[in-house]
Amino acid sequence: MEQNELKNIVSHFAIRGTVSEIKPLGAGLINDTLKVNTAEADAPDYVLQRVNTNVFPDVEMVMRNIYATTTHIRKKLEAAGETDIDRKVLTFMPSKDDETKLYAIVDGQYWRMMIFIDNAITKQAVDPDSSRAAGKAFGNFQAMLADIPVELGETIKDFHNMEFRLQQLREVIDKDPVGRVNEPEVQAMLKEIDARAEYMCKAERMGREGILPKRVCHCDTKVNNMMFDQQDNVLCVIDLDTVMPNFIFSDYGDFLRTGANVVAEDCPDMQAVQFNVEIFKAFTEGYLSSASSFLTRVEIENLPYAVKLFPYMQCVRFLWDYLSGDKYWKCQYPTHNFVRANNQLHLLLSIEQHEAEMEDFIAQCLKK
Ligand code: GN1
Ligand code: MG
Repeated sequence: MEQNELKNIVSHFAIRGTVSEIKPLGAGLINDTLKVNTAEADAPDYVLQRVNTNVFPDVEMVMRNIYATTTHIRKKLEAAGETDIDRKVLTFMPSKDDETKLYAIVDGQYWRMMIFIDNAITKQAVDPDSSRAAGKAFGNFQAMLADIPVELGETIKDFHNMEFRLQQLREVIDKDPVGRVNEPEVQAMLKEIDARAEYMCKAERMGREGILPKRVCHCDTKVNNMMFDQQDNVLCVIDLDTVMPNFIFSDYGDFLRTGANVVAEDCPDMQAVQFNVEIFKAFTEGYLSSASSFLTRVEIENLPYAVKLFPYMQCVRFLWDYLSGDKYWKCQYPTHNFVRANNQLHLLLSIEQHEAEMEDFIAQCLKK
């Protein structure tokens, strides 16, 4: 898009400063993200984002959730006497057209703006120390939101519901819209998926039995959705579109899916995909240090299950998109989604090798 079109979009928001330049930012696979620089030294820079309404059809609900979440966290940080709060929670800008709204509709597209957090780093990979810090931060995030006074909406229905994700896969297999179902590699993958399907739906069953609660979760705790400062301290959690009630496995499992994989989720060298159990241990210690006050024994005992669930679910989701004709995730080449799915399957196979070690570790944690 041209600078003046982008500047026109920005002009719909109540921000401080004069826009000097707008340029692409980050590598999100869903929304389009830009950095808005301002000319004045005392005005913040901003992030401008176009919300993908195919993925998030109810932007009003997304922004209501985000408003509730960020204002609640801000209050908690203030009460705890924290400083530098604008860097520890995202601040969304109101629209000039209607100041009660944190988004603007321009030519039918939904846009939003937030303050850019200066001097911060996002990571694609973590070491044990930063994953311990990340675990603590995600535990804190859940703890801070445990008493949020409003009920959050489900911004993507059945987002991490394994039964639903398998159902979606079965539907696309029946239709086979792009003729990929009978590829031998796809068939081999489907066998691995089927063999684990019942086990992986355990969370939904426990939910129905009433032994597993839903709590407010982030639901997209990929490594790169967390900001660190230059000294490696966690500043805040970003990408809040999927904040909604879910099983806590979502946040715990999705971080390890990305953080404990020694390669990127789309690395095509399947032999290189390995689960780093040291990252698992450090992250778990950090998470339990801030979350054990509200977690139940059932939740803690099932953490090793959560570690397996998320690569499995992501394998199913990437395969579903591959078989659907690549409509959900941006792809760089025709088999990109299949490679991603295969990578996640190999991660799961590697995790399964560490099953006993993970169970032992959790049992030790429970004794403490
Ligand atoms: C998407 O938005 P982003 O890139 O952080 C997806 C996650 C997947 C991830 C896989 C709303 O996350 O669920 O785990 O891609 N988000 C949505 O890379 O579907
Ligand atoms: Mg992201």
